[in-house]
Parts: sequence; C-alpha cells; structure tokens
Amino acid sequence: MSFILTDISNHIAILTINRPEALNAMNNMVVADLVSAVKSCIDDENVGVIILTGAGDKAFVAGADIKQMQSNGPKEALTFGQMGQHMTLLIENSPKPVIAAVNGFALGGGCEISMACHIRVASETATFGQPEVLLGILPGWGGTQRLPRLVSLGIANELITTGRMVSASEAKLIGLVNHVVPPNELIDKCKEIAAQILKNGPNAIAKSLACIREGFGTSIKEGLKIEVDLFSKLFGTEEANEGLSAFVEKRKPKFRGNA
Ligand code: DAK
Repeated sequence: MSFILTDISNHIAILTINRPEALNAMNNMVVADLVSAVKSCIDDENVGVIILTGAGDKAFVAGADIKQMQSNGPKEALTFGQMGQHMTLLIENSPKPVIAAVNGFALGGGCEISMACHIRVASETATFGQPEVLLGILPGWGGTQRLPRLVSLGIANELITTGRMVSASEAKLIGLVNHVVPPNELIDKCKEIAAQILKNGPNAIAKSLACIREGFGTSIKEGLKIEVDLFSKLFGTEEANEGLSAFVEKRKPKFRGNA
C-alpha cells in the first residue's frame, strides 16, 4: 500500500500524503512513494497539473520523520538527504506545474517540499517553519537555498536561525505563499488555478517553467539566452501553430483533449 493517494480527474492529479497519525512526517517509505507518484503523473499524458496536499486537517507535512532520524548515523543521513533532494528536484523540475495545497503544518522537510512546488496556496490554518536548528540539524532538503530565493536573504536568515514558525498570513506577507484561503476552499482554489493553466499550451507551460527555473540566479544576459533559445524552439510546433491560428481565426485554441 502506498503512502500517497492519487486522484486524477479533468487532467488534474491530486496527490495526498497519507500518514495523518504522524502528521504526514516523511520517512524513507513516504519519500519513495511520493517520488513514484510524482513520476507517474509526469509520465501520464492525461495529467496537466499536479496538486500536492496532506491528509487530515492538521498537517501538510510536519517534516522529516524525527523518530526515524534519531537512529540515523552519517551514512543513513546521507542516503535520506539524497532521497529528499531527489524528491524535491523531481517536483521542481516537473514540466507540469505542481501546486502545494498547504492544509496545516508545513515544517522542516514539509516546508521544503512546499517550496519545491511551483505555486503555494495555504489554508488560513497553515503554519510554516524551518525548525531544524531546534533539533541540532539544518534544513537539508533545499531550505537554505529555496527560502532565501522566495522571501529574501534577511528573512530567510531570521527564520532559519531562530526556527520561528510563521502563520499563513505572515507567509503571504513575506511572499512565501501565493494565496491564503479558508480551509474548506483550499482544494477548490488550487483547482481554479489548475483550470486556468490547463487552458494553455502544455509545451509552452513546460518551457516557461524551464526558463524561469534555469534563468533564475544567472545573469540577465544568460537568462535571456535561455529564454530566446526555448522561445524559438516553440515555433513550428503543432501547439504554437494552433495557438497562433486560433487568435487569427478568432476562436479558442484547443491544446489538449476537451480541457
Ligand atoms: N516526525 C515524526 N513524528 C512526528 C513528527 C515528525 N516530524 N511531527 C509530528 N509527529 C508525530 C508525533 O510524534 C505524534 O505521534 P504520537 O506521539 O502520537 O505517536 C503525532 O505526530 C502528533 O503530533 P503531536 O502530538 O506532537 O501534535 P501537536 O499538535 O501537539 O504538535 C507539532 C504538532 C507539529 C507542533 C509537533 O508535532 C512538532 O513540533 N512536530 C515536529 C516538527 C518539526 O520539528 N519538524 C521538522 C523535522 S526536521 C536531511 C534533510 C532534511 C531533513 C532531514 C535530513 N538530510 C540531508 C539527512 C529534514 C528535517 C526535518 O524536517
């Protein structure tokens, strides 16, 4: 049995991390199951957008499994760290947008998973934090790298060195999340964003994400090179022909099935 529940409809895959009794804490098996579920969605032509959430109403993911880590030596920690980094890179590099529906605690590895997603929508009850230093460790699934890129250096320095948790409204204020909504509207809000995305060309979406990801942090000159390269590659494709012709013919483009 997998720790990840998968529900696919209307080209949207909802992946639910299902270990509510431990606030969806990530052990080796949960990480492996999430990797496999995300890979299946990436390979599934019927999926255009992935929504990632946690089971229950308390937690998105309360972090890596502290009970498992307690018995880890450096060798096991290295394997676990590499598995986690592979998981977060798989999400970040997904050609299909991944939306984090943060329904409660997103702490440590949980905050890091949400930051690897392309878009974050939080329930009003969500809480974010990188409390690793309280445990004598540090954020090891990309927190030290992605948090400063999302919220600025000074705020990341404070949040990581104090381990202070922030509410959903503060997360919105510092740019950590895109939207904050009441708990019962969380999945609908994510689906609404997904539906808007699904109207657009899948290849254009994938290449846009690649430009943003690969250009970010490089010089503007390097970033523009990446952009013009991927931009020009879209021309002559069936998808761009359809989008451009639809405009000229004053009709809606049809990029995928009946979406
Ligand atoms: N791991 C394991 N179990 C957890 C857990 C976690 N992270 N968080 C909660 N649980 C379990 C609790 O132990 C409890 O289980 P039982 O005692 O009932 O068996 C159950 O979930 C319910 O939790 P609480 O009873 O504590 O619930 P409360 O509402 O009172 O408190 C809380 C909720 C979220 C404030 C509290 O549970 C809490 O502080 N949890 C820990 C949060 C945390 O510190 N998260 C960061 C973990 S460190 C690595 C790279 C990355 C990482 C590790 C290695 N390498 C490169 C090697 C990542 C590290 C982390 O994420």
